[in-house]
Amino acid sequence: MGTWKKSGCALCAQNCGLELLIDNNRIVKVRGDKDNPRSKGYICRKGMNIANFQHNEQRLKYPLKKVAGEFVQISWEQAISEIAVRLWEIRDQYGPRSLAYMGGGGQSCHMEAAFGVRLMRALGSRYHYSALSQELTGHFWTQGRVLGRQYMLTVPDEERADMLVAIGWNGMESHQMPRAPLVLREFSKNPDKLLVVIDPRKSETAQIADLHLALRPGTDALLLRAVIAIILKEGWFNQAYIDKHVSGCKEIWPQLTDFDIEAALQVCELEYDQVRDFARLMATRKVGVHTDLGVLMNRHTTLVSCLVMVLLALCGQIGRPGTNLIPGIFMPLGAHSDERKESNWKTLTTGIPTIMGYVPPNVLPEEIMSDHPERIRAVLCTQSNPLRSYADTSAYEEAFARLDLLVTCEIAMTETATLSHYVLPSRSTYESWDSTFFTWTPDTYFQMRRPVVEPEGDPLEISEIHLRLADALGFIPELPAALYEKAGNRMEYGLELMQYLQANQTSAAMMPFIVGKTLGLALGSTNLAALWGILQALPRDTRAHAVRAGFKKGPLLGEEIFQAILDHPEGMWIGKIDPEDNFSLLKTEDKRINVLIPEMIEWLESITPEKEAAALNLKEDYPLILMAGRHTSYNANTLMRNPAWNEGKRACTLAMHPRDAEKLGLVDGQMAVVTTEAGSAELEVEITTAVRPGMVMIPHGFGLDYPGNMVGINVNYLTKNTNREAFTATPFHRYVPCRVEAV
Ligand SMILES: Nc1nc2c(c(=O)[nH]1)N[C@H]1C(S)=C(S)[C@@H](COP(=O)(O)OP(=O)(O)OC[C@H]3O[C@@H](n4cnc5c(=O)[nH]c(N)nc54)[C@H](O)[C@@H]3O)O[C@H]1N2
Ligand SMILES: Nc1nc2c(c(=O)[nH]1)N[C@H]1C(S)=C(S)[C@@H](COP(=O)(O)OP(=O)(O)OC[C@H]3O[C@@H](n4cnc5c(=O)[nH]c(N)nc54)[C@H](O)[C@@H]3O)O[C@H]1N2
Ligand code: SF4
Ligand SMILES: [Mo]
Repeated sequence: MGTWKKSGCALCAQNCGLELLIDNNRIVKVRGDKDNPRSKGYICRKGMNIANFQHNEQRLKYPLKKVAGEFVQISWEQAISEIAVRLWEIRDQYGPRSLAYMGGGGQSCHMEAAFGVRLMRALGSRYHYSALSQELTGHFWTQGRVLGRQYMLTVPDEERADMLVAIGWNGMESHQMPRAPLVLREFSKNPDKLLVVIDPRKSETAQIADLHLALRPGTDALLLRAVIAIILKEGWFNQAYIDKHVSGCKEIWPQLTDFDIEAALQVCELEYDQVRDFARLMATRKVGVHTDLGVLMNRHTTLVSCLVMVLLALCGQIGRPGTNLIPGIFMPLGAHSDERKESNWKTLTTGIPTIMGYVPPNVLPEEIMSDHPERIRAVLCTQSNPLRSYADTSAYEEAFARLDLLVTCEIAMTETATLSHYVLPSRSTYESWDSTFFTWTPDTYFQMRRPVVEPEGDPLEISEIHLRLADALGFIPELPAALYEKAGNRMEYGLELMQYLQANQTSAAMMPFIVGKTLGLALGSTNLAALWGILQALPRDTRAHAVRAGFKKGPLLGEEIFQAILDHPEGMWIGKIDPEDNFSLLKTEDKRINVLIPEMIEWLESITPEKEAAALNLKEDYPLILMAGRHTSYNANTLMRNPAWNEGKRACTLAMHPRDAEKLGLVDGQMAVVTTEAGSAELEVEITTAVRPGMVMIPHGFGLDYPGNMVGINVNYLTKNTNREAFTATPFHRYVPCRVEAV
């Protein structure tokens, strides 16, 4: 019984192709979609359990307003008009900087971002807080300096590489690359390939590595400096490549060579010979490198990203087949934002620049609690659960209670929604047309997921909610009747739209809204209309990649891709890069890889063995390092609300090495209390050699408040928002000093 429908997984950035058996409007069975050209049938246990995401007791059906501490159901008209009035009042009284948009990304629904950003812009605010700016900011910034644009993240060309290096990445559990466990196992098993893992502990990925550099937590900057210094000392750098493709090498050379390698490696607790072997491989193999939260959410995050790029540039490991390629980009994940420009908005109280179009959630509580006259007073939160996702939940609770307006746009009554003035129900991934623009492969893959179940109640696509708000605020111009009339025929509609825009050039800024309001009506989806709009204005490189993927060059290219996307519910490659001509995608002025970053030179001054040894000295009352937020097979950020999928599993534990447990007199299964500068929490001890002595781990994504159940502990009660990098405010979730005691 039921019908199999093609879809995709909403639980991580791989968005694996799924086939869903729908019976009686419910997902009753799941299998990997073999027709999906990227995931090729691969699926993990989270995807298998997707029904627990879609169907849960907390799904929202109607707009809600908090009245005297209780939520009451209201109409969409009332919700939209009241929120519009409040936004306008707050803006008028306190200025546009008092407004912030939070979200817009997530793991499966990116179409709303174009609307949310423009809505805020129309109100005068550029504050966009995003999950991406609590993990990838330093990385984005580095790519901006080295490659020319912050959204140009290189990705390993794993198909052609003969060595894969995982730095702070546990792909066996977290993926972050299509079919990651299969790819990692292939590198591990194939005698012609090598898997290298840089991770303090025997992670699931380190367990299958050919070479595991088990460094002391938080010492990646020292290690990378040492590797670079070895390569320079031994003369292993690729001079021909540098001459042709790299600029700024000579200038940074002296700082990089003047370094005590042996002393540094002692601090890292690594053997010289092993690191030298690694350096040799970096210089001689075709190497793909993937860095992740182990370094991105750790000490010196931005500097580490810089050093990785320097290492790759010295060894010729960027832009050549089998190395790290600049991917094709359909829609950038954010906007290149140069913080050196006057126009760059910095957060008012904490002074953090906008990078990639985003400011970091880690500082939002301070921006709300500040006494600045233009402090943040209203937050529009979509697809995000800051109460569980971002550092320092206590700070968030206090700050959100102070807001004049908190609007949460959600599929479920989350911990954040509970605190809101208005809660707006949105359609889930499985009830709407939507997609993501992740660029985690060199070629461009795209799948427009379509509704596979009927929504209950009256939820809307998030874009549609933005659209109605923009309309109520008077931001969408009066549109000619012809745009509505011709919407049934996309050719005629396109011509009409072109004429309209020529005559009304200032309206171009509101393009998604205009297309959404007119074409969206005919297509039955604001998101689908927005996709069509994006395809009509593709940048040159993207068009060239589409032609390489087999689409016909010419004015109808966008329409052809749109139709193909509709015809391929399983997803498809819409762009192919030329790996032999990857350097042509560089956006630096001299079209070379630029490794001269003045800030990096300055930061390097503190990366000496002596200074780092002193900085790494733990205080007596916090002698252990907590890895606050391990990503395991039992969590999918905070996305799974029905806890049934983990029944019988030991999902949220405090993992600790037997040696530490023995010292503390703890046994497996016993309750312990973990204390950090932010607070304390009690949870069950799990003794395992998968964690390094001196380190303990708690997964992120728990502390789920589900009817009749509090599932696990919210690790962000243990993370202080000031434990962060000064430049980007990225939290050091992989380096939280703590102590553990028996209860
Ligand atoms: N199962 C599952 N998968 C997920 C998610 C999920 O919630 N659950 N979430 C998704 C998201 S949004 C993200 S961003 C990714 C995150 O994916 P990952 O970054 O792979 O996840 P982590 O578990 O943080 O693994 C990072 C690794 O860094 C190591 N590490 C800790 N400290 C250090 C250090 O000082 N130096 C180095 N070199 N390594 C260190 C840890 O031991 C760990 O093995 O996962 C995605 N995939
Ligand atoms: N301490 C600690 N904290 C962490 C981490 C860590 O390692 N340690 N990891 C961090 C990382 S890497 C990330 S990416 C963030 C993720 O942080 P978030 O982006 O906040 O988290 P998610 O759990 O992915 O999704 C948030 C909400 O989106 C809602 N949602 C899902 N689909 C839809 C939809 O279609 N429409 C609407 N309106 N809502 C939808 C879900 O119901 C969920 O409540 O968490 C971070 N938090
Ligand atoms: S959680 Fe990620 S890896 Fe697992 S099935 Fe979903 S998209 Fe694929
Ligand atoms: Mo993430």
